[in-house]
Amino acid sequence: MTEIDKILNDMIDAARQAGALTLEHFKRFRDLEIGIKGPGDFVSDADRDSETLIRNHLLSRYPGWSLTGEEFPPTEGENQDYRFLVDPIDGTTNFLNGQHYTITISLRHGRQTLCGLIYNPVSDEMFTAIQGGGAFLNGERLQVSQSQDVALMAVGTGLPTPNLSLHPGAYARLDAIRAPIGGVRIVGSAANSCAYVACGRLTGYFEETGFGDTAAGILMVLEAGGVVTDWWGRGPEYYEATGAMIVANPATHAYLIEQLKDVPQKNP
Ligand code: LIP
Repeated sequence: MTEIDKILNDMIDAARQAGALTLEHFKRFRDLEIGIKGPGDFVSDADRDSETLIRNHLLSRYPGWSLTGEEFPPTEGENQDYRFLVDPIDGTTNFLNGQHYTITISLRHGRQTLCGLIYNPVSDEMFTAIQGGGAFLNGERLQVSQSQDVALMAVGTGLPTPNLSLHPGAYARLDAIRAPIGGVRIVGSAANSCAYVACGRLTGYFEETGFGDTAAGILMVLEAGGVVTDWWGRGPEYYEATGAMIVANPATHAYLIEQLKDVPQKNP
C-alpha cells in the first residue's frame, strides 16, 4: 500500500464516520435547528459536528498539516504544503430538506490535488480518486460517458447562493443551453454533480461555486477521462480562483464552452 493509499483510507474512515453521524440528523430533518449564514446559505449542528469529527480524525493522524473546512476558520499547521479541503455537508439545502447530500474531502499538495473522495451517506456510495491512479465508485473503476450525441446530453448545474458573485446573465442562458439537449438537472450538491459526471450519470456540469466543494470532483472527472476548464476554456489557475467551472465528457465540454464563451470573462 502506498502512502497516498493509506492517507485516502484515513480520509475514507473519516467520511464514513461523518456519514453515520450526519445520517442521524438527516433522519429528523424536519426538527433541525437551522442557522442562516446569508440568503439561501444555511448551517446546522450536523455541518459543524461533521466537520469537527473529520478535523479531529485527520489532524490527529497528520499533526502539523493544514485543513480548510467550510464551517470553522482554517487550521494552519507547521506544514503548509499538505492541506485537507473539507466540505462536511455539500448540499446543505438538500440535507435540510431530506434530500441526497455528500461529504467531500481532498488532499492538496501545493497546487496539486493528490487524492479525494465524495461520499453519499444516503446511497452509501463512496467515490474516490488518486492523481494518476484512476477514479472509482465503491471500488469499481469509473469512466465518463462516451456519448457525443447532443440530443442525449444530460447537463448538471446549480444556482449558487446570492452571496457568490455571479456572472451577470450567465444563468439566463439556461433556456438556450437546454433547448437541443436531453435535459438540465440540479443535483443540489456540487461534489455529487462532479461524481455523477465521472460515472456517466451526467455528461457534464457547470456552475460557479467554491473550489473546496469541487476539488475532489475535479480530480475524479479528470481521472475518469473528462475535461475540466473554466467557462472560457482556461486552466486551473482560473477555475480554482473564480469557481466558474465546466466538468464534462469531451463532447459536452465543447458544447458548454460554445454556450458560455460570450459571458463576460471573470479573472482571479
Ligand atoms: C453548495 C452546493 C450546491 C451549489 C452551491 C454550493 P454547500 O454547497 O452543494 O449544489 O449549488 O453553489 O456549492 O453550501 O451546500 O456546501
